[in-house]
Amino acid sequence: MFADRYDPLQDEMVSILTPDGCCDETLRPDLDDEQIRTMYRQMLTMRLYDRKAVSMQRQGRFGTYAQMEGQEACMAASTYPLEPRDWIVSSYRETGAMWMHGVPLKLLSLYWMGNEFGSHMPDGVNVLPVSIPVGSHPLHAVGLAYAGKYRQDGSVAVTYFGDGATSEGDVHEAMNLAGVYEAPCVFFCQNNQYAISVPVREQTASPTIAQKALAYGFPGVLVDGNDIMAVYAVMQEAVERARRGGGPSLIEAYTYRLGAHTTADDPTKYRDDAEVEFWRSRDPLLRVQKYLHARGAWSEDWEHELLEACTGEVEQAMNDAEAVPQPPPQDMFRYMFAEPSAALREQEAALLAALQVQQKG
Ligand SMILES: Cc1ncc(C[n+]2csc(CCOP(=O)(O)OP(=O)(O)O)c2C)c(N)n1
Repeated sequence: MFADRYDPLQDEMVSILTPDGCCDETLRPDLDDEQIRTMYRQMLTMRLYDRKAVSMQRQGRFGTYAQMEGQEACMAASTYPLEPRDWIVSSYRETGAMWMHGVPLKLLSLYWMGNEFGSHMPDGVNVLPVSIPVGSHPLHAVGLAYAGKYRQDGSVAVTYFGDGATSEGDVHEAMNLAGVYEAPCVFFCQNNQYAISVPVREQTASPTIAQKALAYGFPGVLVDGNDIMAVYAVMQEAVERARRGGGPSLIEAYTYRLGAHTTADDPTKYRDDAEVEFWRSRDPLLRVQKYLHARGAWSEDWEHELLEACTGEVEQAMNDAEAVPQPPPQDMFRYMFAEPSAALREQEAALLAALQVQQKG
């Protein structure tokens, strides 16, 4: 329905829940108030986790962290229609999506603390480790999707990447391959309008990213990424299509990163306060709050209860992660090759020597 009715070449964007919380009843997906309240709680947990993560990094308890504030609707609503057998293959900004698909917050925190075991997914959780190289991982998603099709297990692979990643050849090879093999893969591009400091208009000459799908022979849909109902609706359609053998889709979720690129970035160098303020008024959480409030399904008491419960959950996860003994520094050489290369052995020896000097000093 959305893929047929909204033309990405005409810049048409699917939008159901307006910034003031009004819902277009003609497009409303099958989500009741309890489900929306659940998603609100999930988004709030992501928001609280994100803010606490930045504070942890400032205290030296987390490594460099990639913030997701402002993009919570993309992650909550795009994972909501998934089943456990489906796969998630994401970049560094999808902590919320990974959590939604079953990765415990404790494990995600271990990862951000620099512990390799944070990437060791529990059995049955179909999530690949975070991919730091920009745009390389959609290829892995197509592999997983094709494997699912070959085995006829009905699984769908969803891959997340940013607008900047669409300048990488791998993303296009992945989409091309998925189109040719009709792989059950959903390409979910979070267009948060910047690749660190590079604005999306310098990334592509196409009016939309969604329209790139047309060249690969599958649908592309542009959606308001701060609108949980619209993201859920287009995602549900794309996942169902893939599951019943209809092939891949590209979803471009138009959103905004309210925080810095990572804790190592200063966004005031490349965007002004007015722009950030404009997008703050389009905060995806606020929108859902207004919607629920108008329906008598939100109250200040409930919000306080949620804040307390979700803060507790986040803090518990981080404390549990901190209680895990840190692996020795030379552990970093263990996971690249079964047999470490001569260069890695040399670096390890240099590190051990430096640590010995430090201990003696
Ligand atoms: C192949 C590669 N090139 C460059 C980098 C450095 N880098 C890290 S994040 C980033 C920007 C990516 O922007 P985008 O794809 O829009 O995703 P976002 O960070 O906005 O979520 C760059 C260039 C990298 N990690 N990998």
